[in-house]
This record gives sequence, structure tokens and C-alpha cells, in this order.
Amino acid sequence: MNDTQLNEIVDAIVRELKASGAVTKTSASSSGTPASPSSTLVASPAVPAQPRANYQLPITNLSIDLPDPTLDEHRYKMRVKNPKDANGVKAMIASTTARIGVGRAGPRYNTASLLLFQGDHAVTQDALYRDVDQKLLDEFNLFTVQTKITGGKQEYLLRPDLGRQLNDDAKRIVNEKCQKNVNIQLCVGDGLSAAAIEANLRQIFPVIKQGAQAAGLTFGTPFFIKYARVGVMNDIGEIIKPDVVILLIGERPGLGRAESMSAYMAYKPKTGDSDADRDVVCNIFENGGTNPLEGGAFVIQIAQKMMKHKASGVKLKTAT
Ligand code: B12
Repeated sequence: MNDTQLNEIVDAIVRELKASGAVTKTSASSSGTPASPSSTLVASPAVPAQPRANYQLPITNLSIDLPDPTLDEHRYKMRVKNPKDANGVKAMIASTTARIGVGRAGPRYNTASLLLFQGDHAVTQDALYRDVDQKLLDEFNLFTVQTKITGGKQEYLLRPDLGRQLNDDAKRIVNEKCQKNVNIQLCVGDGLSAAAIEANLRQIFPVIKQGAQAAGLTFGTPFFIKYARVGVMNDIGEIIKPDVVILLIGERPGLGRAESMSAYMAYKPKTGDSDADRDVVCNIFENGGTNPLEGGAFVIQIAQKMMKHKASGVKLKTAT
């Protein structure tokens, strides 16, 4: 299906919604810019959409008369019509962040649920496809190296194996710039969410650095890895030979939850090590997850434990 056909379908749906009174035609949208029915109603594509140069909207002054579904009061609204036990449904909705009690229009989602899903999906896509803000990396003097990914985020998604290996330049630069044989080597990787790094780095970085120094541990030269997967820790271990590698990395974003970061850790990581040799402090984010300040302190405690038992992952569990 081409863009024109797709837009014809979208416009037909908008006409249907207008006829049913769900949308109204006004002289201008609230933002002052004419709202695009197509951009509101078409499902987010798998890759960021390209601007459509030649397409002219048949309706230029349309606004959608629905409340913002991402606001909490609408996000957690009970939408089941005529429930047998309204309080029971409300209690279930309040007990989880899962999408329950959303109601339906015949066999379909109702419009508010669909828009919420699409809004959340857009947040996820933005987090995944965006790069970490360079200003943030500069604030912490993090130089950037890259894995063997050369074809951008699309290749990153399709080739996790390449994201687990530093490219040759990266190996050389890390070898030149980084202090070797340190106790703690901290690295930051974009992983699957730039937003996660941006949301947490400012808080967690100083806690880890100062925590290490306060514990009398040497803290190596931190750096940033673009297109990073967890397994890249092995290459870092081979070059720097630290006791513990800590990799702060963006977790796979959930729908509407993009700021969750993990700290993956390993004792003397080396080629061939697997996740069984690693530990993870996951779900690091403010307001609902592991607070980044606490997360940083926890990471240092685990690092000390790893050094004490000379082990990480499953071996550490069996040693303690
Ligand atoms: C995707 C995922 C998986 C996938 C990983 C496959 C892949 N190639 O991506 C699969 C299904 C294999 C998996 C398996 C497991 N997972 Co898992 N996983 C996740 C998830 C949803 C996202 C991870 C992510 O975004 N990583 C970042 C990206 C950039 O990393 P990556 O390099 O692409 O992928 C690596 C990591 O994801 C890592 N990994 C995934 N899970 C785990 C768990 C542990 C303990 C470790 C050390 C590493 C690890 O394996 C991948 C390959 O190296 C998280 C949820 C979350 N909130 O983080 C849970 C999560 C990390 N997993 C968890 C667990 C418990 C497991 C299992 C132990 C479950 C089990 N009982 O078998 C196994 C063990 C993993 C292993 N390889 O040994 C827990 C960890 C809790 C904790 N603090 O210990 C989490 C937080 C889920 C949860 N809330 O319970 N997992």
C-alpha cells in the first residue's frame, strides 16, 4: 500500500469519526497549527517516518476533540461499559501498570486506548532511535568509541553480535586513553534507550565514582560506547584488565517507559564470558524503579562483594 492509499483510508476514518461527533471541525487547532488527521491516526512505523513532500491534506483546519490520553487521569480511567463490579475493576486497574479495563468498541479498541498505545509507542521509538545527548557526555568528560556496528540503529537492532564487540579504532583508543589494572572500570552504553542514560546518568555517575573512591578503590577512565550491547564488557575487560567492569546501559523500553537503565557488572570479564558470569541491577529510574542514587550505592556494594569473592554471576551466588 502506498502513502496516498494509506492517507485515503485515514481520511475516510476521520470523516467517519466526524460524522459520529467524535471529532469537530474548528478554525484552528489549539496549538495554532492545523492538526493533521493522518499523523494522529496512522500507527507509528517501524522506522521514523519520512516527511511526505507532495501530499496535500484535504482538510486543513481539523482538530481532534479528545482529551490527552497520556495524562494519568485518562491513562488509568476505567473504560469498561456497565461493569458488574465497577469497584473491583477499578481496584484491578489501580494494582498494575498493565493495560486492563480499557473497554472496547465492538471487537476493536476504543479510540482513546488506541491513541494512548500509539503515543506510548512513539515514546519507545524516540528512545530507541535517538542518540544520547552529546552535552551530557561532555559534562562527564566521556569520550566516545563505537562497536562493530556501521549501519546505524537498524543494523544495531538486527546484529546484536556486532554490538558486543568494540571496533578496531575503539580498541586502540581505549588502550591509549584508559588507565589499566584499576579496581573499577565504569562505562556507559546507549543500548536500547538513549532516554534512559539521559534520565539517570547525572545522578548515578557521581555516586558510583565517589562511592568507589570512598571505599578506597581505584576508579578507571570512564568512556561512552555507541551501539553497545551487554557482551561488549568482555572486550573492555581484555584491554583494561580491571577487577570489575560496570556498564550502565539503556534497557529495552516498555510502552511509555523509556527511562529505565541497568547496571551490568562482571568480575574480570574476558572473551567467552556469558550472562551467567554477570550480574545486573535493573530498572534504575526515579519514581517507581530503583532510585539512581540508591542504585549507584548498591552497585559499589556488589563490586566490593565481587572483589572479595573474586567472582561474579552464578559463581558469586554460589560463593556467598
Ligand atoms: C531481553 C531480556 C532477556 C532476554 C535476553 C535476550 C537478548 N538477546 O536480548 C532473555 C529472554 C534471553 C532473558 C533471559 C533471562 N533474563 Co532477562 N531480561 C530481558 C529484559 C526484558 C531487557 C534487557 C535489556 O534491555 N538489556 C539491555 C540490552 C542493551 O542488552 P543486550 O546486550 O541486548 O542483551 C543482553 C541482556 O539483556 C542480558 N540479560 C537479559 N536478562 C538478563 C538477566 C541477567 C541476570 C543477566 C546477568 C543478563 C541478562 O542478556 C542479553 C544477552 O547478553 C530485562 C528487563 C529489564 N528491565 O531490563 C530482563 C531482565 C534483565 N532479565 C531478568 C532475568 C531474571 C533473566 C533470566 C535469569 C530469567 C530466567 N530465570 O531464566 C534469564 C537469564 C539471562 C541469561 N542470558 O543468562 C531480570 C533480571 C533481574 C535481576 N536483577 O537479576 C530482568 C530485569 C527481568 C525482570 N524484571 O525480572 N532476558
